[in-house]
Formats: sequence, structure tokens, C-alpha cells
Amino acid sequence: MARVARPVAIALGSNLGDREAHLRAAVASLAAILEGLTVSSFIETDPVQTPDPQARYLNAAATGTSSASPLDLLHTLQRIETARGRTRPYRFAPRTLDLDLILCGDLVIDTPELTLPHPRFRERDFVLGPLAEIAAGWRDPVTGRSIADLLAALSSAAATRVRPDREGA
Ligand code: A4P
Ligand code: MG
Repeated sequence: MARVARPVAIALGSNLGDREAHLRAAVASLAAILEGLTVSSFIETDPVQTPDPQARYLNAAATGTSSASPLDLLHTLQRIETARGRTRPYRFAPRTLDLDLILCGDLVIDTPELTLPHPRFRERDFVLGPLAEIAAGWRDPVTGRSIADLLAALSSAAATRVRPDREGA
């Protein structure tokens, strides 16, 4: 039986080695597995939530459609990471290449191996920024909010957090 083709959004990140070469190689690999691949610009970002001081990241987002199952897609992304020398010495360690599955159509999945949508993408401007460039109108199936809305909510939350410190200054 033919499988349904779903729109898929992937976040790309690198902060180890030749970051641009890793992202470019990932884009070439994604072109082979996704129909209608669209890629955002590559943006440089400060590390977020890492347990140690780390080099800045190069982040990007990609969209396309795929009829593979979400688990098959995850495993394919992991193979692409491994081909670029990804190792996992500890959680949030520096990485040559990270490919996270952010959205897979309207699927909502919560298993130890795969959570969809990605559990932290609503709090990550390094994911929402690039994704808003290429898929601003896509909706998060859990909150019903568009990528553009989620990014705006994140920006205004950051502004609210900063303002009280600035006022007494
Ligand atoms: N996993 C579960 N759901 C998913 C999914 N939707 N996509 C599991 C990908 N993987 C998923 O992933 C850890 C485990 O998550 C896998 O075994 C998989 O089965 P990983 O790739 O080994 O490690 P990770 O990517 O570091 O983990 P995670 O939890 O996705 O990390 P985050 O929350 O994405 O944070 N700062 C900047 N500026 N830029 C970054 O790119 N990235 C992180 C990682 C922290 N700070 C950053 C950046
Ligand atoms: Mg990852």
C-alpha cells in the first residue's frame, strides 16, 4: 500500500570542525531523501543550555516531503550525522552535525526514541528563526500556532525577561 507523503521540517546544527562543510554535506544528503527540499540561510548562534563553554553554532532548517515513516527518517538522519563524524560523549556535547526532526506532518508521538514535534523546538530561536524563513505558516499540531507565531512569542518573552534589569540601570 502506498504511504502518505508528509511535510517534514528538520533542524541542522554544527559547532565542531568545519561547520559550513558539515551543513552543506547534510543538505546534499537531505536532497536525496526529501522531495522539494528547501533550505534556510545558515545563521551563527550562541550555544544555548550547554553544560560547558562551547564554540558558536551554525544553525539552519530544511523542509521537504517524505513518505518514509518517522522512525525511518530519524534513523536516516542519524546515519547522515555518523557519516560526518558525530560522536556523543555526553549530553549537549559539541557536535560536527546534529539533525533533529522537528515536525512530521501532524504527527504527535511520544516515545523514548522519538518525540514529535521535537520537545524543545518552541523554546529554541536557533530552530524557529531559520524555520520561519522557509515555513512561517506551518502549524505546530500540539499548540495550533504557526512557526511565525511561536517565534514572535519567544521574542516577546525574551524582551519581557530583559526589561526589568534594564529599568533600574
Ligand atoms: N530524539 C527524540 N525525539 C527526537 C527528534 N524529534 N529528533 C532522541 C531527533 N532526535 C530525537 O539526540 C538525543 C536523542 O533524542 C536521540 O537518541 C533520539 O532518539 P542527539 O542527537 O543524540 O542529541 P541532541 O540533539 O543534543 O539532543 P536534543 O535533546 O535534541 O538536543 P536539543 O534540545 O536540540 O539541544 N545551541 C545552539 N545555539 N544551537 C544548537 O543547535 N543544540 C543543542 C541541543 C543545545 N544548544 C544549542 C544547539
Ligand atoms: Mg539531535
